[in-house]
Amino acid sequence: MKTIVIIPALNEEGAIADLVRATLEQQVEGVIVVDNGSSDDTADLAANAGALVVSERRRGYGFACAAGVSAAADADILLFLDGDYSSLPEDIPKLVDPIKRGEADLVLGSRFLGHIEPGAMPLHQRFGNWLSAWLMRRLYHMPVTDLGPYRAIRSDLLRALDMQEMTFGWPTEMMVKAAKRHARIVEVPVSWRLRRAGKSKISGTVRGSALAAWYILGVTLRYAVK
Ligand SMILES: Nc1nc2c(ncn2[C@@H]2O[C@H](COP(=O)(O)OP(=O)(O)OP(=O)(O)O)[C@@H](O)[C@H]2O)c(=O)[nH]1
Ligand SMILES: [Mg+2]
Repeated sequence: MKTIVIIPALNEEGAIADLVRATLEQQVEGVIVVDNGSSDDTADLAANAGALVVSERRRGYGFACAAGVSAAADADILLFLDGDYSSLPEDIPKLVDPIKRGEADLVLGSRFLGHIEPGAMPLHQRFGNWLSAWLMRRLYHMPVTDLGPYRAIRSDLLRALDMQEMTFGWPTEMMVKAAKRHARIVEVPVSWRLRRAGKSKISGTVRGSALAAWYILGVTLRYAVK
């Protein structure tokens, strides 16, 4: 099965080249970096490191992920990875193997089941992730402990989900819609560490954290009653 890695990136010039190179050392057929209007050298550094660079000017994590999905038309498995090198490409086999073995349709990396570098997940983010995962277990009977960005999904499933959330709600929408379709969802332990360089846009900022919480909880509750 053909695996394509999609990396949404906004001003990640300090980490992106090493991340792309390390990702290409894994058993993947390609790496797409979606440059979401960076004002730094993210795009050039990613291309020089061997990634296919796609540009998406509409700001938003979901817009960037969706642009990557469109560019990966012939993939069987789509794997999402943050551009700041917080997740380790060495964990890729754990995420894709259950799909390759035909045992899962969506594989979620859980940082709580794996290893979190000291200081890499602030307390409010720990609580938010715990609460969201609890809600997902209660409302969707989904076996999850975390809402991390590191995940792999069968591309035919993702394309069938008709994704609408184009900002912070994208990862949550993927999970709840997959659950409603009775997709096979599996969690595997992954490592999580501090971003290697650059600035936080989400959990390290008040605005980003508030927006992420609003969208995650909103999408979780909305699809539960739909
Ligand atoms: N495309 C796109 N990507 C974004 C946007 N905001 C953040 N990102 C990327 O999404 C990923 C997650 O953002 P981060 O800023 O690392 O958020 P975080 O992991 O909660 O915060 P840190 O703990 O500081 O790393 C990174 O790869 C960012 O470059 C955005 O508006 N558009
Ligand atoms: Mg990060």
